[in-house]
Amino acid sequence: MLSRLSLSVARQAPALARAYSAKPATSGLKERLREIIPKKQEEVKTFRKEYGHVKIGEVTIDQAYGGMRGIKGLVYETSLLDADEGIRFRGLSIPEAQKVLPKAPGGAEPLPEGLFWLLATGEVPTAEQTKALSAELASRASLPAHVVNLINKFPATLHPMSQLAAAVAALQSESKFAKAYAAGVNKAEYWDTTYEDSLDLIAKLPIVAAMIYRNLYRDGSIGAIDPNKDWSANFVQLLGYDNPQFTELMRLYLTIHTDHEGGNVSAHTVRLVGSALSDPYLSFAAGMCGLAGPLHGLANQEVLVWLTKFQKSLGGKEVSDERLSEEIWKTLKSGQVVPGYGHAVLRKTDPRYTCQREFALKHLPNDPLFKLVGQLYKLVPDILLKQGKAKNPWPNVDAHSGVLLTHYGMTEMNYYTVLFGVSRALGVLASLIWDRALGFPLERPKSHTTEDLKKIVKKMGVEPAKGDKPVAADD
Ligand code: AMX
Repeated sequence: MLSRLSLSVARQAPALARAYSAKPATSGLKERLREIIPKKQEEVKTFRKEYGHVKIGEVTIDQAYGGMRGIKGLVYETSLLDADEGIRFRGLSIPEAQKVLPKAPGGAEPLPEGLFWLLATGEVPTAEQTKALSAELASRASLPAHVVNLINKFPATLHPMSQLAAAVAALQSESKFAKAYAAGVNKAEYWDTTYEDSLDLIAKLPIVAAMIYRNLYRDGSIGAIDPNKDWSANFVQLLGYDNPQFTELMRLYLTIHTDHEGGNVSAHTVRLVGSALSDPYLSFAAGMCGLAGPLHGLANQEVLVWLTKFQKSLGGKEVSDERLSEEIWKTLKSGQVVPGYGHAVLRKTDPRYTCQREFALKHLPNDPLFKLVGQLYKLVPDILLKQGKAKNPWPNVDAHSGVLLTHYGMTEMNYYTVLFGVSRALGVLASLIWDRALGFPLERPKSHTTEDLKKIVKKMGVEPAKGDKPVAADD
């Protein structure tokens, strides 16, 4: 079966390459960055000179053991997360971004490539700039034949996220950064080829992701990029969907999953690996391996697995609050987490959850699975509070996304994290361009052994805390 499918796409490889090999269109984004970067470099240089000595926090032993929660040790320019309010993209909340970012003609949701422009420059692009960026991405979308062949050879048993990470790592053959570095480029110019690789990679991701989808769940055939369509519309078309409402959902989905400041596993991995001057392909592939973890991006798959298993056991009937509460407790008592709830930083409902809920209320208010998700929203926070462990009992982005995808016929839940990954590229790569522009060095925090920490405590003469519970890290 797979070999037939593989053949069907492999035959298209030359066509894929031909269709997109025209001279890349230019959007003006790089030129704008070339104007902005020297000013920001100067601003950071002066700021560090004047205030570099100022302490912005201290680290407790609990924080060192506890996943470094709350430690202030990163600078990340593209977005900032507030524990109560949620994410702001270059200062804009999700509702604000939804309002001001350019839309497709007749559309109501923002175009994610417009958000990329905002993340990269700090400026809301015009409709023309966004359209030009859509065209620039379309012109950079071609895949080398060896990557097409590689994707087609993946066994159907290989998880889509592993396929994505492996395909992106293989795209490294195209890296302009790696070539420039090998040729001895001046470090002041690193950001230029990081930009080139980032744009190329963002352009190619919809085809890579759609090939994985079509190979695993459809007949392996794939359409062609339309240079007149936006990034999301092209992706939806490559996936094989033609419902305009689904395209709108994807525009929203690919916008809200882009960026969540710098400390989350995927963003931080891209930063860390990139700090070794690994090129953007390798850095992003590493980030995708992190996103594939169930406590991070894979939670969107876990939520749907959990929900549909439960819904099936009900035989499609509605469930009482009592029965649903029992199920939630059962999950907790068996030592598992309720997927889609809790967060390492957020302490309120994730606005990425809220905007998806609003989309559902507008477009699919009577969907049975959506009703179940709404019922969970009513019950889970109180139960988590009663259990008394989770610092944040509220839903995160992943509690909602799968329900929307299922409604439009994308029921292959193992695939959901790939969509998250395609979107995340916009945030982490915009940030990586800035890492190179600002000359961020190799990341290398100091680690300690327990023995060493005991020596430090002894030397400081600190008395042990009274009571059974260690003091929690403040995040
Ligand atoms: N269900 C059950 N228990 C939970 C929980 C949940 N949803 N969220 C947190 N807890 C538990 C933790 O497992 C931990 O238990 P322990 O003391 O036995 O180890 C305790 O509560 C304290 O954890 P915390 O400080 O509140 O959370 P954290 O910062 O350590 O972890 C997160 C954050 C997201 C990993 C956690 O809330 C979780 O596992 N949630 C479910 C998985 C999920 O939805 N992940 C997606 C997050 C968003 C994303 O990255 N895409």
